[in-house]
Amino acid sequence: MISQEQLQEIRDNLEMSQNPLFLFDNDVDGLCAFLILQRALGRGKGVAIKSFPDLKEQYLGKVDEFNSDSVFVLDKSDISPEFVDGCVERNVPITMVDHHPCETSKEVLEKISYYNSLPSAEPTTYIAQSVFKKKEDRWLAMIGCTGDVFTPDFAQDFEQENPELFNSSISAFEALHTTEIGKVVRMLNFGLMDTITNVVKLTKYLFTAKSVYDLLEENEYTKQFHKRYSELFEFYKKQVGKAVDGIDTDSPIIFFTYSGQMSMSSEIANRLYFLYPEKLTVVCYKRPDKVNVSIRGKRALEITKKSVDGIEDATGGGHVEATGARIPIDGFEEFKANVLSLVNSPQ
Ligand SMILES: [Mn+2]
Repeated sequence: MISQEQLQEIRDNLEMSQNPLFLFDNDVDGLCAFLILQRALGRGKGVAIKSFPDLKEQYLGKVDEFNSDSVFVLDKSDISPEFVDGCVERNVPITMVDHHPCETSKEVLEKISYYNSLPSAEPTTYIAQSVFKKKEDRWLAMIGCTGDVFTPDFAQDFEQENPELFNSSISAFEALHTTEIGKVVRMLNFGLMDTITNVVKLTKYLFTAKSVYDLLEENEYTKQFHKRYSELFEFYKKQVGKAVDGIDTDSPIIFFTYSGQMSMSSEIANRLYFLYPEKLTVVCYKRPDKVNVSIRGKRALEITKKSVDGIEDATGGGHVEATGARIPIDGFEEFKANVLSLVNSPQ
């Protein structure tokens, strides 16, 4: 949990900046945290971070391009020393807001303002909403929090005003899979998997949107967004169907591998974990050189850490029950063997 004092510090850092650059994790929590801060402040530029596992030096190019006077890093656990040193040289302060276990070194942390909601780990969107507490942005906060499987304290109020959009009496995980807010989470996650031009158009539209209905409704601004969603939703349904067909009911694990059009392991894994909560779900998107993996289950973090250990250039981490990993193709068979042996061994 972030203290009132820390929230005030984040707010001060934002208000001192005339032209902030928001670098956010490329998912719904990161996106909504950015939108909430940008809307409340009324200024700033936003760019989704595509580098993995850390925020890399290449993003200094954005600081220069936008002539930013401060940087806010949202929902990302690791930031490279080269990026931080580049900002120090430019006299651009960095504020980092996150809820993952910190992967950034101590020397780097001393050069930036760092805030983390651990151990309670409320999503970055929730922290962002707590900074300005604007009621008109609550719908965005509902989307970002649900995207990270968290029910915020204002969910009941939101439901009272929008009973058709949310249900606060079920778990956040069920809400992600059964409510309209959950559907919008998927729509936005798929919307982020589009060309940079289309993502920029979408975030510009979201800067002025008034409610969930501005996204659900098809109009000239949301046309491309809806088109992208239905294309990717077809692919997603197909992969989930294949995974379900291949399930061994007696096995404690679903190990599903796919390739093609688009990497959406996180979305597929979320669905399978919802359908089979007792199993460990491992979803792997195979590229020629590496594999993107999403893992869900009660022992997800433990098994992820142990499985990547010792495999050269393999990385992985995240939350207790939801993680991601990247494995070089040469290490994939070893990774798979590690996962299978761990899932069958007691903790
Ligand atoms: Mn997050």
